[in-house]
Amino acid sequence: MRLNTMKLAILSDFHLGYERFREDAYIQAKEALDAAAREADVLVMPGDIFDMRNPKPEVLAEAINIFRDLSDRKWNAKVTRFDGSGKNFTELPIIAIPGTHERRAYGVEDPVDLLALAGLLVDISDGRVFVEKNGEHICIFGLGGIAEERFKEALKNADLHPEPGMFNVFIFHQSVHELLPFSSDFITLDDLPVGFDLYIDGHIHNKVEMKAHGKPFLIPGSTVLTQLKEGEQEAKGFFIFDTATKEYLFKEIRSRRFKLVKIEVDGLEPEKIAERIERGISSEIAKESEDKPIIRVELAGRLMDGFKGIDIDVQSAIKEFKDKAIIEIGKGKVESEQKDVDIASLRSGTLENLSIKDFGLSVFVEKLAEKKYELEANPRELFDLLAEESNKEKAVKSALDLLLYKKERA
Ligand SMILES: [Mn+2]
Repeated sequence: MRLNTMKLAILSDFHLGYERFREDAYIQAKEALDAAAREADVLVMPGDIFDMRNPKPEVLAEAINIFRDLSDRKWNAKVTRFDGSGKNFTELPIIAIPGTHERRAYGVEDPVDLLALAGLLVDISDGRVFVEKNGEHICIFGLGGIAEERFKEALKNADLHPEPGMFNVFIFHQSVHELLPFSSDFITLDDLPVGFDLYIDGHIHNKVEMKAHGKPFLIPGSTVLTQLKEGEQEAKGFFIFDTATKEYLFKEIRSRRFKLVKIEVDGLEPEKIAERIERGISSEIAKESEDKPIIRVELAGRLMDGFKGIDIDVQSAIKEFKDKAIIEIGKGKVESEQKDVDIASLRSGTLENLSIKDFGLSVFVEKLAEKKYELEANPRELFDLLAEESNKEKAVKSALDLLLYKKERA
């Protein structure tokens, strides 16, 4: 058997249309894809090209612009065969699956399907594709992102077997228990189908290099900052994998700098905390950055007695530095004596001028804000829905409708 000589670029989670850093998402996706196209024979994208299942026309236009430029290039490899549930309209070696952000009901077109229908890429969700270059073939199998609890069954149903005599790749878009040990729904690397030469996952937004069944298991991470978590401080980029040598390297792209600044607030009064916030941000801003950096300040600890999280002034710092950095300040890990008192008085029924329902709503909204959880739906509408419907099943169904299908209804 002759050796394969194909170079795969592995890029993921562009999140085009991501509201918060819309321009970054576009610029960084384009830079990564252009650089990848210059170096690789095949582009492989394991999901979340878009940030949403129903992108606006202007977001679709961004994607079409990027992929149309790629389709104008001269490619040395081409698709020779496609087996899948949808249709394929191109020989371009540009291969993708939808991620969890794009997934819609079975049989309903998602935005990745639209790019495939336009002949700009090959969507191999629940399918596979053969790619050929100079007489060498590889086979890439794909399973699009789905709800975690359904993935093990989907794997079982797909019953994937590598194609003999060639290099085989499996791409998917799910959580993996070894990386996120929170739920028994998540697959372990041992659950992956055996016999493949390369396993590629999306979904997780930082770079991961591990092994599955003795072969490389790679996650390139997102090309744009989204979660502002510790792991996202490293450089963004993509992998180039050489099927002849089985070696790979990570290519960095220019991306906005992100720094997480942790501040202890144990026993401190709000004024002192404000000073520390300012000092922490100042020292980060002093460092060299091409663009405005993103700085997330995370406060943690138990406040001086008599104060609550709300007493900490975060707006002044955000305003003061707004021309030099994009700042976010999280109070989710701040504890205070005050809140315990509120709950105690609620229990004893002495909380005045506040109905239990209003108190519940304020806690609900506060918790959402602390967790940086942004709802499409109005939190009050959601809370009312959950609180007022006495039929549990109906309440959950209506809430999910509100959360997931808000856009379609609007
Ligand atoms: Mn993602």
